Amino acid sequence: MPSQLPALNQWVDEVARRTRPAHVHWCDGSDAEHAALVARMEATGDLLPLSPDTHPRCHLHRSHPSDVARVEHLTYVCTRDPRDAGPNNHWMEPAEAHAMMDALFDGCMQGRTLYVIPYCMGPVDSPLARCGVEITDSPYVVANMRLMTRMGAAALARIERDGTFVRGLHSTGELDPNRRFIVHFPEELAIQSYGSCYGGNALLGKKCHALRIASWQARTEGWLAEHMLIVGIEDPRGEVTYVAAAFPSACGKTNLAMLIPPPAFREQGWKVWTIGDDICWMHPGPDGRLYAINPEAGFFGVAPGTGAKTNPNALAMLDRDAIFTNVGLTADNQPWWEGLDERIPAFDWQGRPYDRANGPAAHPNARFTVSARQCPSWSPKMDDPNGVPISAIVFGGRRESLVPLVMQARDWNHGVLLGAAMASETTAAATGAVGVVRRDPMAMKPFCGYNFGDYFSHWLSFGHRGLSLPKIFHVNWFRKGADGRFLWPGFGDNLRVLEWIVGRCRGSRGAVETPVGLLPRRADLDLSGLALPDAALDALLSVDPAGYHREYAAIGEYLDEFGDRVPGALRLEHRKAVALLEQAAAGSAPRAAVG
Ligand code: SAT
Ligand code: MN
Repeated sequence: MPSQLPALNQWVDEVARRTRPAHVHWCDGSDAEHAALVARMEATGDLLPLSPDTHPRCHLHRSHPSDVARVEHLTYVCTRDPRDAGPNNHWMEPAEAHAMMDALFDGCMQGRTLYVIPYCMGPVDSPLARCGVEITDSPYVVANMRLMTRMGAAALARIERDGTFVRGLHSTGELDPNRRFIVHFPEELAIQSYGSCYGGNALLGKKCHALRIASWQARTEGWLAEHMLIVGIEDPRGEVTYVAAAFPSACGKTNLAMLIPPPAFREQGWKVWTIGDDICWMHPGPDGRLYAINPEAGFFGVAPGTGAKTNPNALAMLDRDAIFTNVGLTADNQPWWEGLDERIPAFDWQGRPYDRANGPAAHPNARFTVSARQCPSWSPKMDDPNGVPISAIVFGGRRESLVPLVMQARDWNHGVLLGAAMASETTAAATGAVGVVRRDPMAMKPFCGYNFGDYFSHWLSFGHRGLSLPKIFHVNWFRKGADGRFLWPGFGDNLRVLEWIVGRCRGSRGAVETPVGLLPRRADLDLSGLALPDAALDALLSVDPAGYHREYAAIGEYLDEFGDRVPGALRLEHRKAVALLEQAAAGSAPRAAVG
């Protein structure tokens, strides 16, 4: 028997009986296994080798053109009681979903190899880590899972010790959008995905397990599974402050996670360490602080826009052992995307000779997959089984108007309201319209595996457990002026905002109270070396009470969708926020300096 765990062997047998593969292969994660897999994919054209001179052991994968992003409209959470999935999820009755998926999986792996991928989300020796097994018929998925997770023999040994694992079943199917479903059964700790090989739909350790299923597990076990990057910010004295930050997909999490400070800060000794760029699991530690691990081992980042100015660390990690999906290609076989440099590519992401008339060379959601260890700002703390203590939690959306550059929540409950009130303009990371503002609480709209009302209660519950909780902030890098241009330079200069956040955590930076939270005054931010017009800074650091009053009315209506599942304490916070805005509109709001 391939594993020491009868339940696992039995499940693999059951799946093989249904899907009828030509072969079954248990992945051990070895180099030899990887080499054989890559050779096979090169032979079938699944992977195209890139220039060995500039990009050794790198490959290009071209997806089916209809399979380039997450499909939220085809993603389901199947709980016995629909109210447990909540209005934030598409729901299907579990028995009906099983019947539908069983029919799709029937015989679907004929002539293919069934791969069994044991994986561990988090350091294999970490009590905070959790394991899963993904069965797939896609070698591309295996190669990506090898970069994104700790998979193979060590993960299997842990699964055998734990005796429990999340069951993920994936098949390429026909890549037909009409026969494509991503289905979760949180009560069974199971995921089934059919008809897509795109990252978030097919690498089941990522959004399906580490967010949708893990958020459910976290709620029952008393921790948090969040759509957040994790960074360590080292000050000139060598002290490192850890920050977790939630942004929707394709809003700059990878860039922020690998930030290189502006020159003046760098000279003083500031440095940013990367722990994670997408997912954060936080558990209360013995000292009452929240300790975070990055459950992943690699980065699945958006390629377009990644350049020498926006993310030099990413470029430095992408010149070897990486998989590029749906990027363009230069005449000398190098990967290329918009925002990389001024060269003109020879082929677009569909392999057609490049023609500007066909649109961008790289798909706007083209991705790279790479091991985190290749990142120059990689922190060895990424492998620390105890995780890192989080001092600040940051929420942020993509908002061209209204929302200031940065604000701090008055306390934990107010911070939960700021998170619940998040909204962001949609991006190419999911199919559907781009640029439409939608509510996206804690950047978890597509990823929370249960009712948002219960999720808000879970967040609030941390406030009465006697913990030393992180301070909560909200940022917006995407504010635009009347001319449609961004007001804030972003990227490395975002450290100026992080430095204020770190200062607030340590009690060394001032702020002013406003109806929506604590904002820095101009003098509270270190803007040295930054040429920013006064008018831009004024706009970035001001609050529009009338506009915010309308925003909070919309937030109230949004909360109403969750009916009696919305916790009273959140309603209370919302009423407080509205009252403060009304006082401000009447000219009687406090604007007291608090430090
Ligand atoms: O598609 S993924 O979920 O893997 C990436 C993202 O959308 O954040
Ligand atoms: Mn993400």
